[in-house]
Amino acid sequence: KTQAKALPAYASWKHADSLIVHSANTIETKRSAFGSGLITPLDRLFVRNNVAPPSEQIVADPDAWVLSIKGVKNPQDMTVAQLKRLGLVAVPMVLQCSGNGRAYFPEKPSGTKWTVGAAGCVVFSGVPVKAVLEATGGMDAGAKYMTGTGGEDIPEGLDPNTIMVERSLPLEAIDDAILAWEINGQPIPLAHGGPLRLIVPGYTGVNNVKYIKQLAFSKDQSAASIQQNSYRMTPMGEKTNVNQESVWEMPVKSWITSPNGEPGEDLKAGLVQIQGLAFGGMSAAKEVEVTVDGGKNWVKAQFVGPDLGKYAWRQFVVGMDLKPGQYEIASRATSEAGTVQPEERVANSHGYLNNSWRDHMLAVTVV
Ligand code: MSS
Repeated sequence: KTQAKALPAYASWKHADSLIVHSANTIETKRSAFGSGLITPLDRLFVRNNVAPPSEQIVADPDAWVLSIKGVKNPQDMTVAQLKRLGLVAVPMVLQCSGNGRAYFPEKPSGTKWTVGAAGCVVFSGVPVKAVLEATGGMDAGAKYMTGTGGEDIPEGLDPNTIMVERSLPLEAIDDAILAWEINGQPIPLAHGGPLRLIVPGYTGVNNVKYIKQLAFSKDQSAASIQQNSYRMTPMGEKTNVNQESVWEMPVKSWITSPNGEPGEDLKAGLVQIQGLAFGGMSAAKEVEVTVDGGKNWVKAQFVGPDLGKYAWRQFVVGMDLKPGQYEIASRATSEAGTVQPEERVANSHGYLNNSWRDHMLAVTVV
């Protein structure tokens, strides 16, 4: 048995038993550790960094952090303290890595083998990007993208485009986007992008730029490699290029959290509460069905807990009387937009956006 990896220093405050440490920059929540309280506790929330995070010092005085705003009528630098005067909203939302579910791709794409745990439901608080635009005179004519730049230091001698975390988003994304300084009611810790983070509800993790130092409105997408040559739906066997669809919006998805199939879980015959999580991506989850026979029959699940809006997930439950035997348990969500979670994933060479219900199915033995 291999020894579990230790949490890295910047995330040492996390609850190790709830997490799978893939590497210092990739930490996943166990399927059994989401709980049934809707909001994911911070010490159980996944972490994904494309490059090592900046120094812990940047969160020592969050209000002093400076954001440079470009591509607007009155370009300027604003501190977090100044941003706090412009408005405040709180957004409950699913934060999910583009590659969550990659472990289930039969082609074994390179990248972290996330199962279900590169996701959480959290509440980010901050100022609407629209309020910031208003305060700076509005975006330049002809702008087509909003681009956020991460605050990592670029080692000298390197072409910044090769490692910089800079993501461009279509203008529709602005509507619900915020610049956030709080997560679950506390200042955003470094691990999750404090002192200031761009939050784009409904969009995959990578688009939510941590320790944002620049927000720009521009005609073109970022020249950074993370925008041009990665996070795109690259057909199998092809090279990634800018003509392929960028990984932006999240599709409808759900999975079972209990039973969880983890070692030591002993499922006794009788009444079992099958639980899980569901979200619609750009619209709310409207309905969830559960199967225990690999998709032959489906029953409607009940939602658990409050509806925190279209970007949050819903927890669901269905009670079933299970006799001893073998079961294949899966869930299938339908969004408010009417999209049904598909049986099959969309094949792509980097293993992004897996929402196949069959891939997320669990084989469970009841004794
Ligand atoms: N930002 C920055 N600045 N950097 C990095 O690295 N990453 C991404 C995002 N943002 C980054 C950023 C990713 S990729 C993700 S998922 C996210 O983030 C995560 O988050 P958390 O908080 O959980 O860690 Mo995939 O799509």
